[in-house]
Amino acid sequence: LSYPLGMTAAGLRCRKSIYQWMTQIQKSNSKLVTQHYLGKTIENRTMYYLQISQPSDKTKKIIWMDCGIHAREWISPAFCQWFVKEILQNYKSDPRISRFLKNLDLYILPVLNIDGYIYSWEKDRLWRKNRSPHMNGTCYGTDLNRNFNSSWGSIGVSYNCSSEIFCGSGPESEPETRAMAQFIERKKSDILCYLTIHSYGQYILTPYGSTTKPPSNSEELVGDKNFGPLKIIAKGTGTDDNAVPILDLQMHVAKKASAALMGKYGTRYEVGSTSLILYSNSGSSRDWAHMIGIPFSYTFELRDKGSHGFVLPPDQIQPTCEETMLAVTTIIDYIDQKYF
Ligand code: PAY
Ligand code: ZN
Repeated sequence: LSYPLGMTAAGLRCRKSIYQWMTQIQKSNSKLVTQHYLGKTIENRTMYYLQISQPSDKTKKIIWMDCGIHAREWISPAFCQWFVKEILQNYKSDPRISRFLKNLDLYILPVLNIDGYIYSWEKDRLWRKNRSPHMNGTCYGTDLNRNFNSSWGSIGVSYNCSSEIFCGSGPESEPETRAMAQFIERKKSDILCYLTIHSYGQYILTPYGSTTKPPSNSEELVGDKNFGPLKIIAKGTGTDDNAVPILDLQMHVAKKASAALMGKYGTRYEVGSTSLILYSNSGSSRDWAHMIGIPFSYTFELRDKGSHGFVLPPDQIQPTCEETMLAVTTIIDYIDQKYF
């Protein structure tokens, strides 16, 4: 087979397999897992999310996690699937998982940008955006992580539709963004944590990207005797000369998560707000989720640091998922202990 044909065959496999996996995982765990409609993509594909809920009379709170906002970040949908599998395999034997499932429901969206994801398998491995046509079909794609209604279009975006960071024609101009935002908006009073999985860079990013101002719950640790001030270190300094001392609960929890992650294979993650440790951006889903009142909101940038970048070798899929699992369950566990 020539290379393009090979890509198409792989594309066909991937197009079917995540849908099939969702149906199968739901069927074989029907007491715990349900599959729900979220909306349609620009090319009319159906987006589903999975809900993992232990039957109970209690009203429970929600942890939301989405993967595959960006097409080329293949390790991200892989992690969402790994996460679901691990929870289902271990919820009886792992006391942490059994504990948090008593109070929390997990909502997992394995791929938001389905059209872009398939395009990255079939046509262009490094495609990032969705596949919406612009300017009479002369250019394609909006960056879904610049399209949310959080300081939309203000910084770290482009208005040029051929750019990788084109923010769209307006906030939530894209059906994928709109479907997810409307759903989360409806549920927001019950959602305690928003997680969005990207690659690469090895970061756990906290709000905000659009401003260097601290997030809303940054004062909550004031007066906590067991906890000293955290420092956010300005990127690129290599020292903490420019550090801004700040008490930030989301940072505190992210640090615990990165320590748990490192415990597995020694992989180092940097923790901090996007604007301070990466770059400024606006319209990201993470900023938006926190702005509408979700107390914990994080972007994960999974492996690696750039040697393979988006094309992470297959032998790193499992270790990446294993270590990320530890970080994510640390966050969920912290939230469970704090609220219940
Ligand atoms: O949520 O602020 C955020 C994360 C920022 C990401 C973004 O630009 O949307 C960072 C990039 C990403 O995962 O899309 C990083 C990768 C390596 C990229 O494409 O530059
Ligand atoms: Zn991304």
